[in-house]
Amino acid sequence: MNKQLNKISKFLSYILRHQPEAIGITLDSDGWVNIDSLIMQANQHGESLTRELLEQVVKTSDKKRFTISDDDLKIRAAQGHSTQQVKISHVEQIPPDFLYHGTATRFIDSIKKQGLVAGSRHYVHLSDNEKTANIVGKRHGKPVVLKVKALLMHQQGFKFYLADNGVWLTNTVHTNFLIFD
Ligand code: HQG
Repeated sequence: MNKQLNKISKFLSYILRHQPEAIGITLDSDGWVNIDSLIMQANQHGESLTRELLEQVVKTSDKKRFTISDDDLKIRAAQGHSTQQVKISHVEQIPPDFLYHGTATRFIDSIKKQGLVAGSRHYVHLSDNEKTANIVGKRHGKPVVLKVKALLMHQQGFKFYLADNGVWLTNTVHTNFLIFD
């Protein structure tokens, strides 16, 4: 992804996950916004955005961060929200035996005490493979990948959801379901 698209991707993440009000748009409770309104408001707030650029960002996003609706009229972020405007009704799914969470060494002491918490986002984010978790962890410092006993959690009543882009979501992970080695 080139520099211009990367900048737009960051802008869209910020607006569609965290601060839609920054450009005067409202997301519906499933996170969708009309693409024409988004483009109009973005341009009014100094961001040069066109439908073509937006489509390129969606297509080339390494993590498939954004989803365009089947009728091509709307866009949303697949996961990662902190805005209270959104409460996506994800479908519950049965997870595989293990999922992975990438974090940084500096958080480990706290995670050992509290388990994984969602922080400002709506969910704890998990991957189905260690490689992706490692990349996520690197965003925060020296990466560590924690293994999560996901199926056992599910069997004990904890809910799991799968976002449009394959990221797994759950509310919290207690320490007894974490493997630290
Ligand atoms: C850590 C990215 C201390 C947690 C990724 C993480 C993901 C704790 C940080 C998505 C803790 C939160 C989300 C505890 C959790 N004590 N630290 N008890 N429990 N943490 O960015 O999972 O590239 O909100 O380990 O791909 O890193 O933006 O969450 O290090 O899917 O599209 O608190 O964002 O996607 O950090 O990343 P974040 P995340 P994008």
